[in-house]
Amino acid sequence: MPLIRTTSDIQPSEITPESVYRERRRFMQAGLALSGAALLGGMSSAQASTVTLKGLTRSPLSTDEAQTEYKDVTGYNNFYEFGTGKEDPAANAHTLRTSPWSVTIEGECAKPGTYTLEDILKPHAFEERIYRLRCVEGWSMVIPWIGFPLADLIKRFEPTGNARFVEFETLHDPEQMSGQRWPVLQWPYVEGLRMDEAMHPLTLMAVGLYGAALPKQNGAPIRLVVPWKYGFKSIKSIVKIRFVEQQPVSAWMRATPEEYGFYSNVNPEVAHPRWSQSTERRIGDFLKRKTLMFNGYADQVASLYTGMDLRKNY
Ligand SMILES: Nc1nc2c(c(=O)[nH]1)N[C@H]1C(S)=C(S)[C@@H](COP(=O)(O)O)O[C@H]1N2
Ligand SMILES: [Mo]
Repeated sequence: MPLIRTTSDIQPSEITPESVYRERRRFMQAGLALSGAALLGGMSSAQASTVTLKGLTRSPLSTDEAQTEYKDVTGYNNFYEFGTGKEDPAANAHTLRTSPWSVTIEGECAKPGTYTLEDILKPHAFEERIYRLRCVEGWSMVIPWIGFPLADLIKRFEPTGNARFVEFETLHDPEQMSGQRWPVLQWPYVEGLRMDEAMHPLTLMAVGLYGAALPKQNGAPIRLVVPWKYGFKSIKSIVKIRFVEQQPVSAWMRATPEEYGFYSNVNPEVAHPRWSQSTERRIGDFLKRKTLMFNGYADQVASLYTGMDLRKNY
């Protein structure tokens, strides 16, 4: 159990509209502050979690499976900007300056521009979403995210009819992101979604987890979470969102086109060229379990892909 209360610890009688509003404001203030100076200098992510999010609504889109332990969610990460080892991000991400932060909106939309993080977040109500995350490497976690639908953000910028895809970029600054001093990938990290995937109600912009602001190793201050796709689609520490007509080339497609396609939907029937994807190890479990089509979200998302050959469009 982490050092914070999650909504499951909270009695329904404690939840009132005022408390939801108050806690949301408190989270905004605390979250933005915590994602800045307070986390520099090695203050642990556990300390960042002392903000309680009393009254945060839990989305019905949440899984009720057991949540992965906080120490694993924040200590076993992939964030190559801070090194390729699983423990590197937690050790190295303290050098990321998450405040001030801004996000540039570009391309096929009526309202391009550079927006402060505060402007990006202001109109949105946060909720808790407990999602499975399946890494392409064969492990998985269950993570209680805090965020809001990407669709709600996209609508504000009024994409034009030419906007068929959305492209995302992570910060590129080797001074803050020590892993970018090596050409492990072509930086910055880039990901993309088809517009209907981006607008799907499951697609989340996450700003927190386990009741507190996102730890830096998990992609502070703002990241994507697309639960039916392999984890690498869920790009961290986003500074740019671009509406485009052509299918973007993601960092992984550019690095190893023979191994990674654009869609990257979790699919137990399509093996990675170097290993099977039919099973996975839930972090904390001993035995492996079967991987589910679309990571268990088939009822919600399979219709996005009707008529597509998922062996070709992997
Ligand atoms: N910018 C960036 N985003 C990234 C990655 C990365 O290396 N850089 N790794 C991805 C991979 S492979 C996974 S599995 C998830 C892991 O998210 P978590 O560490 O919060 O569990 O982040 C994804 N987002
Ligand atoms: Mo991953």
